[in-house]
Amino acid sequence: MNSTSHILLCIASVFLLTGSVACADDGSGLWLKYHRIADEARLRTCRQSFSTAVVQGDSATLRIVREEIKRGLDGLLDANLSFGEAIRQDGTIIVGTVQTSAPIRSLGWDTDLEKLGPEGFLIRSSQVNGHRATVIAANEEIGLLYGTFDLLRRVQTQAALDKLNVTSHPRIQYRLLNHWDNMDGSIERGYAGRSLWQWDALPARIDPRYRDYARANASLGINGTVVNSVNANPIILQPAYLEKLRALAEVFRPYGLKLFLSIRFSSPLRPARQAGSRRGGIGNLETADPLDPEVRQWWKDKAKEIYEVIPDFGGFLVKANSEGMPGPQDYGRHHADGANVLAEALAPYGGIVMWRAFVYDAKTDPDRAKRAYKEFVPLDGVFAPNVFVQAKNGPIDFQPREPVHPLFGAMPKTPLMLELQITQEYLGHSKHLVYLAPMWKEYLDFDTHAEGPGSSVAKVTDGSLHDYAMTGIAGVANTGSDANWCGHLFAQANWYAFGRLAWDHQLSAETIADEWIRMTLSRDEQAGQTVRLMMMGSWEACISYMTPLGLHHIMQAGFHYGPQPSYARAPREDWTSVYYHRADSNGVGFDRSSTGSNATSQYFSPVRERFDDVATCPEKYLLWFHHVPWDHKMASGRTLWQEIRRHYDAGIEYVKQMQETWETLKGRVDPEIFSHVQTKLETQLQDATLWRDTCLAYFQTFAQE
Ligand code: GCW
Repeated sequence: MNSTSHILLCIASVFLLTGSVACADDGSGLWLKYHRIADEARLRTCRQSFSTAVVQGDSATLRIVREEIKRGLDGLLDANLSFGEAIRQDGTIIVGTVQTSAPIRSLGWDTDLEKLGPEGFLIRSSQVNGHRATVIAANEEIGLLYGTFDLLRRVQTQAALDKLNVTSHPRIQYRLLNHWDNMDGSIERGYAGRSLWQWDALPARIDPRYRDYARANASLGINGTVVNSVNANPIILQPAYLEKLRALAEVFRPYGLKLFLSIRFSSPLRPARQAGSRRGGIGNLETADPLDPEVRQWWKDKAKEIYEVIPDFGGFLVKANSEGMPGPQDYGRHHADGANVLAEALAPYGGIVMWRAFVYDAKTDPDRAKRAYKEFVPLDGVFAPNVFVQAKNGPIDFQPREPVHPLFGAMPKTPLMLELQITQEYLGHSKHLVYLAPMWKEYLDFDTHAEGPGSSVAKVTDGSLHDYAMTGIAGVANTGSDANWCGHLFAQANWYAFGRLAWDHQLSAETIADEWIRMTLSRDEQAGQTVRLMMMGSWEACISYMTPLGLHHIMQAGFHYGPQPSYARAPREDWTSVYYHRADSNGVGFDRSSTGSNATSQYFSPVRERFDDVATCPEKYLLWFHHVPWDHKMASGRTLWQEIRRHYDAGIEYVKQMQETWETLKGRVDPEIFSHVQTKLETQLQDATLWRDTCLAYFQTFAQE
């Protein structure tokens, strides 16, 4: 298309869409597009409510607050908002902390503010100096930025704006993205291009995207980022890299985004002689034994060096003795020995350690699902106070569906950080539309019964169950250099949902979807409902066409994308599909009940008994916990084999429905987004069909009806 006809098409589509969405949207604006409000009546009311703003004080964060208010309201209201020093008219937005803003002080909200902590905020419709105003108040400037984004979200999502009385503060303290970005610019399990971090160009060149990234995170309340992969390259701790990291941290800081690093446990060692070895370091020591005084000193010196460069550095994330990464067990020490030496080095500066529980040493137990629990539960109470144990939501590895990780509830003395995966490693990469909030809610709402009924994973994570001194949640990022950040436009919804749930895990998946749709796709009520329905069932559909009824890890080896149920290879059998599905002529599934590996014993009663008995085990986990005969009667009355087939068919059916539904949105969403999603859905349908055909053909060789 030549540029003139492109422009004409754009004008035509803007016209058709009554100004609610712009044309040729490449998705780069995420949920912060601030398109003009189409409804004229609402536009008028909004213009009256927000005609001017008073933001007292000056700092990098306050400048961002001003900028965001201006950018947001100028776009949404098609206006030219002005800023003033005093409240002179109705429709003023007042933003300030008690310390810096006299009008805020005059309101006498001190007791309400005290309860909010450093990041919370109040938004209230109020009379100030005899004028109608909307007030954003907080204890710290970062709270003002969060409050600003909250108010703008309300305008974007067409929420009620009169009589505002919002009190908001995060339920979880550390809300982090974990990037699995390598130093060469590739991303492990990344499906949206290359890494955002341009190590070669840093620190001299600051890519504008660093700022956009920080802004997007701040809009959700994400307050930390681990910028490099847990399969960490030790060079990240070299002085030259610390300078690059300083530059990144400086961009992130005013957005409340703290910088963290993944470290390699063997960093104190001299560099490995063998290329590609995971054992070397950047130091000159002969050992990385955490109990060696020289090693302890090495980490202390390194921490000091880091904090000189990045005074608000967050801390270390560590993958140790897992998948070939070095760790304390190399020296006959345990995980807490390893974590504590780092914790000791970081403690004087307020830094933390996030020690991952993603370990599965075959020597620990023949059942991979049991290994982390067995290694970590005996160490409860042995970790230093500034150590989190960071556990994935399930005991194996981010499968489309797993039962909850049995560690949750089982470590009352050790703050557990919940690790979710935003990037869709096992869920169709950035090719499938799979909205993950319903999955995350399933985990958060899961009742572990650790302290009797009502012991949800959410309560473990937010610290209220065990009174943890610190609380955290992490999401493995799905961002990359693609224009739309996440590869699939709908994958943005997963980044969005992670951030929103990290702030408030009580939000529903539906509410979050609604917000995201209105901010990203369309504010049209009916279009919104249609898209929400598509999204809400998409996770369950993906499970159905990939791994229904508790099947797991039957993806292509290594790549984890398409199906490969036949994959078998000795001796690393816990990498293979046949290890997990155990199909034979008697049936299918992994017997983890008391007659098998007894993984069910790692859960609290009555969850344990419920999972253990084939009659009470929820069907969604059936083949995770039981080896079940092909002719087993399911709740539906069908046999297991029939039910498996029905699931694969239903999964495909759902994708077809998504396609049909999406077609109805033609002309009602941006044309570029429309065709982008349309193409992705075609791939998804082909893939779902391949999944069914491959898996059924394979299982058919065993199944007997
Ligand atoms: O999910 C698996 C991935 C690995 C990853 C590992 C981990 C970063 O397949 O790519 O490594 O988990 O979580 O450490």
